[in-house]
Amino acid sequence: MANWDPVPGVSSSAPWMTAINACAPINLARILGSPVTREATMTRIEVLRSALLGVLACFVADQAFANPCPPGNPPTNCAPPTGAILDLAGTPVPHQYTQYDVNFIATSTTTNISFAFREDPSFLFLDDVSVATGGGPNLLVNGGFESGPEGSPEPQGWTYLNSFGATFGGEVEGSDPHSGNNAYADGAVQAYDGITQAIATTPGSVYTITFWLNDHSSLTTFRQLSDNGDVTGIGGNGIDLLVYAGAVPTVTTPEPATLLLLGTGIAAIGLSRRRKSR
Ligand SMILES: [Ca+2]
Repeated sequence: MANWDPVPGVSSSAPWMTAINACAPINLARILGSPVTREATMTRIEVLRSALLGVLACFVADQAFANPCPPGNPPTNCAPPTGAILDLAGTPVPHQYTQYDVNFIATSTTTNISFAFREDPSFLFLDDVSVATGGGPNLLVNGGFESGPEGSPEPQGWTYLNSFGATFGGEVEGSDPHSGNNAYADGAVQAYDGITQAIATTPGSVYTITFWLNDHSSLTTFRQLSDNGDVTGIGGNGIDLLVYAGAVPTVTTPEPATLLLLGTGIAAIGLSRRRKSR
């Protein structure tokens, strides 16, 4: 899979779906089915007006949840999927390898460990990822990226995610490792890409995810979105890393007509972007 779609048999926990489902279909037959009198007609008009306002509100909410960034197009300042157990936004950007960790309690016999990355001007380097419980062994395959393959966006044992179609996405690099020869370098521009790996877990047990991270830009603070006015290219200042444990994180997909409109409007973006150096 090359997107944020959930793996088969694992339910999505995307909270925006719950919100959209609250906009249940309005039963027009019930509204229009009462006897015809002047009073009833006025009531019907009022109810219909409320219903239409409700539909409009749901449509607007749907658009808001859909994000201005349709997957598969040149992205423009896209937010990450929700549901992260760790979001570095608001914390200092490390310019030498720094260790991070986060715990989670398993709720299923299979847990997807996922990382989402964005780094507009340069690249984040991830290495020595581990998931363990009770002092046990690393449950991840190729957590240090030493199995490569070098140059591939999809490290052995992992699945690559990039439904936004972000450029300068991650790949296994034979440079600036924390240990060994390889690291995972990711410079996704104006949107998030990611990697995910499923591990077997025991519901109720506590697991610790640890990893090492280094950044090659001069940015000082992680932030989910670019707030310096550049929402199309590597001049943005969006930089973040998020960790997920559970279902593979997902993003919503707007209607094809919306995709077409947005795609037409931003088709030229990205072609003039300068090359990033690692
Ligand atoms: Ca390594």
